[in-house]
Amino acid sequence: MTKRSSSLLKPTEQLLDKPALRRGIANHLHYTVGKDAEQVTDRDWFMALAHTIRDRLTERWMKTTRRYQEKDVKRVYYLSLEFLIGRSLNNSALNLGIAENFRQILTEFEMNESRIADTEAEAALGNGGLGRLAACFLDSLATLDLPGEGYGIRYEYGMFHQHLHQGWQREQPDNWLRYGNPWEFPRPEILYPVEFGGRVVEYRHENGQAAHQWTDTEHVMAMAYDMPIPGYDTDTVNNLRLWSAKSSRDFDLEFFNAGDYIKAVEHKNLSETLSKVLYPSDSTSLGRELRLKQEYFFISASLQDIVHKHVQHYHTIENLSHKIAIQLNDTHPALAIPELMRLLLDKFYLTWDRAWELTVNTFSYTNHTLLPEALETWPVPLLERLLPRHLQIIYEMNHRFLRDVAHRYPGDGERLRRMSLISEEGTKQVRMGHLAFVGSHRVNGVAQLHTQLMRDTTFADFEQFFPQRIVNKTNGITPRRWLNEANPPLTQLISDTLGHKHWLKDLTLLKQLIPFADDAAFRQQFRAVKQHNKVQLAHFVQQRCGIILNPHSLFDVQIKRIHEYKRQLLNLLHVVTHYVRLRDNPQIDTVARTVIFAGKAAPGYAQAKLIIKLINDIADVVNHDPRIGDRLKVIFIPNYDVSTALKIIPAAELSQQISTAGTEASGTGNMKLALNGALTIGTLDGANIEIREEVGADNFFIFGMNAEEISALKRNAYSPLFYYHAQAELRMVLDMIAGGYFSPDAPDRFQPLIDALLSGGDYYCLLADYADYIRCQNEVTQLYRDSEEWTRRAILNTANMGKFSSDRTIKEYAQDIWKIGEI
Ligand code: 26V
Repeated sequence: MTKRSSSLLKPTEQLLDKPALRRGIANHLHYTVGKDAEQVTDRDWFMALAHTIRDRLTERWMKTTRRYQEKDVKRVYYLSLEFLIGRSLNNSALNLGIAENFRQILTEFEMNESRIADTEAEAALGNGGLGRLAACFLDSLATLDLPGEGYGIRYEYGMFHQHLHQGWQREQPDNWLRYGNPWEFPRPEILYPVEFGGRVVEYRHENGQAAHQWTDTEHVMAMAYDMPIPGYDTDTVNNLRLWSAKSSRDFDLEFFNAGDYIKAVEHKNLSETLSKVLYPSDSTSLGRELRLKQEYFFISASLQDIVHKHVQHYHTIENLSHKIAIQLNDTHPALAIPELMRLLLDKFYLTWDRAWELTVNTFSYTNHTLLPEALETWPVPLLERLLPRHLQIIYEMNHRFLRDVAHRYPGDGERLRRMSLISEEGTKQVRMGHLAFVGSHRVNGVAQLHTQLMRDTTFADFEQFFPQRIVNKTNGITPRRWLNEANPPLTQLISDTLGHKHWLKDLTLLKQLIPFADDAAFRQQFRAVKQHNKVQLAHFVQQRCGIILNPHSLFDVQIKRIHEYKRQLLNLLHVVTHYVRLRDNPQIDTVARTVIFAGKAAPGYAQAKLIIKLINDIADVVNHDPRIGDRLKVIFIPNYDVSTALKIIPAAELSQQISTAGTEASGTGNMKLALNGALTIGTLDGANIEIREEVGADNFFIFGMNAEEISALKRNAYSPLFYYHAQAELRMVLDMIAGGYFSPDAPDRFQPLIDALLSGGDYYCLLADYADYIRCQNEVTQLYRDSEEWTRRAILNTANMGKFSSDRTIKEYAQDIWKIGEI
């Protein structure tokens, strides 16, 4: 395009004042939605608002891209199979600073803001903590003006919707794109072929070296969709690029030429299944072919895009690791390591040593769990069939790696077996954690304890062989989503009290609130905010569940995926204990409690689904027992997602973080709740330890065994039956559940849960921690009576949570691992 014609194409500047926004909304209702003012629905309004925001983001986004190009900055690419973004309308309006203008405009038109916001479908492209962390990181990268881009999959169906049917979980597909996604830009021209299958041919390259060609493959096309990611109070807008699978035209042609039109279209469907659905399990690696294909599809497209952009700009691959860093979010994208090797060897004809140097210097890997069943492995025969060239490269990596290990530890065959990238027990499997470790220059855990456990247990041999490679990066959360958006009244109170809003960009400034913990008037205001939020939550629960909550009771919450290691069942053991005490002592002087649960179970995880049913069966009995009244209520809020979290968290007073010590890598819900002024009852696990350190031991309810005690207990033949026989109350509670007290229609229903505890070894040590948990819960009850002291401690929680901003986490990654800087 000539200079003259491109200046003719200059768009109108998209301003943030009210008249400009009003005009934008009117135009979009008219020209984008295509409706007359009389016919517009709440969803039409949402679309118009979203497009009005998007216009403003687009301008800043292009400027950001240009700025990065001109300054020739080093960039980071965050590769993740999951981005649990949630809704974008409110968050973008707040980050752009136009939320108040929007509110006023909607009032002018007598529109209901929250009803409009509720028509937005969540981008639920993640399971839980790992996916939400990726979303918080994107917010922090943009807010810190750092050149970081996300790469992921544009799943057609995100995390399933959870319904309750007679207390059981039922899954429904999440058709989130049904009404269109106003935030995305389809890029039909950004299209890469992804190959599968075929065979490898060895030949001699003109440079004289042996070379490899992967041939006779099948293709699926990856098409890009871009989503702008705005920072808070900055003009920086970064990009999230999501891939969608499209059938390859070449591939179809075979069948078209053979005259089989229907077959051709069938095949089209088949290849497009690759980005159809998010795998809804985060606990067990199933080794499913479709999942492996998703992983490779995703990393192949991303690497082609990254390498293409790099070479187009620099005309060389030699400076790759100086100009880009790639972060692997768990092992799910770890095939990127052999894939980059393949590109460097087979397309750029680098030597193995040079290719390896560039690869290791480019990649780093974050581990998010040590639970053995969640560590990914892929059967060698499957890789051989789908990705034969990658398998060759993995074998070569392993050969060279084990040669180095053998050199350092001569004669230590056992060590070689332990460290190999290939496990040889039964069907050979590639160990993705080992692969990711060996191919990265930094490997990190997500909280201090977790990182130490990586060094001491799962990766102990690797720590010895590559000292310094394992580093810690304690997780964080974005205060823009989890305070500014979640809790407007608390945000207002803090800003009014401190006289500024800088704390939203530097969360350590919350420490300025510390003196106000001793100010009775401030405590009163802080309490009023919490009370307001509790009433709001009670309204929501009444609407969604038809249950009336007592907003003067203690709101006690455990909200997270349902997992045995997270011990929702231990929470229930306390609920039943408390229930029986109330039932049998009507005069007992106690405080009213509402125990709130929310969370999804993986569809194939039978024990987790049974725990949901038990919560609901217990709720049925407790909530309808006239002897209890409203002194105790139990409630399961269905379909826990980002939007529901935004409603529950600001209303919570007690945050349950009760995993068996050593099992929860970090937790991030613990941070969201404490930031919003909930007190934690927790074990010394994951980031709880660091939260307690920050907020002060006096302001944290701690119980249970620590990680070392748990591991000693297990070493010394832990006997849950010993605890069962020694504690009458515990025995009674377990006998009630086992005997059908809560399930008279099916007395044996919960036997599998009881068996796991009494005859299955109680892997997560619920019985060992029960007594101390009950003791600690009694302490909670005692303190809640003293509402001034409770509030004082709650304020000190909020005031001391600054460390857990994801801004701090991202700055550490940027400095220590990615070596990227602010521009
Ligand atoms: C594993 C698998 C196995 C195959 C099927 C799909 C799938 C998806 C995810 C996972 C790994 C989940 C690991 C995870 O979510 N870890 C959580 O990461 C959080 C962020 O670091 C952390 O706060 C939680 O403690 C940790 O459980």
